[in-house]
Amino acid sequence: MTFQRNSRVHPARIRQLNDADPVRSGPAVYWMSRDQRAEDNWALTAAIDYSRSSGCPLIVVFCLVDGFLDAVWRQFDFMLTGLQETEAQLHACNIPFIILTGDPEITLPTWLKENRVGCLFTDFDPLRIKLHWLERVIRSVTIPVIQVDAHNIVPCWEAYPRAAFGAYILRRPLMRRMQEFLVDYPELPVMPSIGFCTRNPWRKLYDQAAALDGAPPVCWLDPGSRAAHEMLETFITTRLDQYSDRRNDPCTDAQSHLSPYIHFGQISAQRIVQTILASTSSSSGDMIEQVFIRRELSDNFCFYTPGYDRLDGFPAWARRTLDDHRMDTRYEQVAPERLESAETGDSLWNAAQRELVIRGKMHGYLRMYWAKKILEWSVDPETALATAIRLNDRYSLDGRDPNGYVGIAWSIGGVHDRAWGERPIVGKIRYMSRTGASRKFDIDRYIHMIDELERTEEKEKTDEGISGASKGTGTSNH
Ligand code: FO1
Repeated sequence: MTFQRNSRVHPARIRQLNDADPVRSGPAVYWMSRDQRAEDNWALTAAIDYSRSSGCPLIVVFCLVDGFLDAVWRQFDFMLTGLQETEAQLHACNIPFIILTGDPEITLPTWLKENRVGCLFTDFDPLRIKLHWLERVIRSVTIPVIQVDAHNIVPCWEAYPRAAFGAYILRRPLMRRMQEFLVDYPELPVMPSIGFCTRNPWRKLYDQAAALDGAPPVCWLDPGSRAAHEMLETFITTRLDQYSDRRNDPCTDAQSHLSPYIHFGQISAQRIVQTILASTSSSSGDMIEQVFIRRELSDNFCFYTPGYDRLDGFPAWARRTLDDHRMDTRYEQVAPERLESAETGDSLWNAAQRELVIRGKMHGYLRMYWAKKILEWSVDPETALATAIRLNDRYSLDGRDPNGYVGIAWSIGGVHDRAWGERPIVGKIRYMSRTGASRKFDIDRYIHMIDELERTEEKEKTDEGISGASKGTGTSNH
């Protein structure tokens, strides 16, 4: 296929999704969606190589949809800030960046036809909504649609031909082909100027995001690729060494804090892995397991499991055991709204939920405990799954991500796990208890930490309210 022959991108990373021939006259377009960055982006590299070899201009397009899977102000603000930085980087390379608002299956084909686009590149995302968009766009165009997996080190369709039952299955093919795909990224070139430069209506887009209900932007994490690389550098130099020992202790700041950046594609997982491999840290193996093996296992699960966010995505043994215990009495049943407002009888669980609402992030160990308790306290497994996904998507910066869906499916539905000793309500799904948590970390200290966080948050809101009243503006800090 011509797109592979003239490209510096590994041929197994590119696949044409239809059999149309390129129209030489029109511009080439990279429909950016999952990998929202200019640097270290194989989908952009493939589009650049095609543009240079065929002498046609290159334009990058992003389809902005409001109400994306329950996303609210918090996530859109983080994403838009990152996109604005990406726009500046693309402009520095003479590559126009155009934001189309509305449903991609309508706005994109129309725009492609109006601009006589000759070839469409896009990146890879296993989520149902993205597969739907892609399928509808392919149906509406007669130009080549080329997909590049710019998110995974080993392209998802290359790594394994079906859903892997566990990390132990996927680890071998991933590790075997890792070096083949860890190819250094080329520098971003400056393209020939094509005479027009786009200006996206950022003020309006931020205001539309701020008008969404729900959680406000977080203040502890700066969005965008530059901040992502700074966070990676800080993590490597100050936290990576203690990562293995301390990562299950929410009282210590041993996490990478990179998942929101990976989720929005503001940093490349390959870049993270290459940087960690170049460090001499004793914890690099554990971090590679998380950023490479576990993350690519999540894409594998969502890509090959249409019901990745439903009970029918759970393994048969898990569905059976949950059915066997469907009629068990739920002694501590908690309604979804009381879960959202952190009003359960478990102060540890409440603190984890409060951290999620305030920081848009929950510590990895607590996220498992949090989801497993929702299974115990919900009227049935379907409600538990829907509640955990809704709360995670609504408050987490990295919700609406294969990693998030798999984390919840592992906790509630035994995905990538095995059966354990049988208990009421949860059956053979692995059980996690507060006592178990107390053996991992100081629960009271964590709860106190969240109390402090809440007090600081309240104080900042009051101060902002006072200063906001004098300034007369309440919008996000752009
Ligand atoms: N991807 C898009 O192509 N367009 C959007 O408007 C969009 C909004 C959005 C909001 C919150 C969020 O967490 C993700 C969002 N994404 C959007 C998808 C994101 O870029 C990732 O591709 C997937 O969520 C991860 O698979």
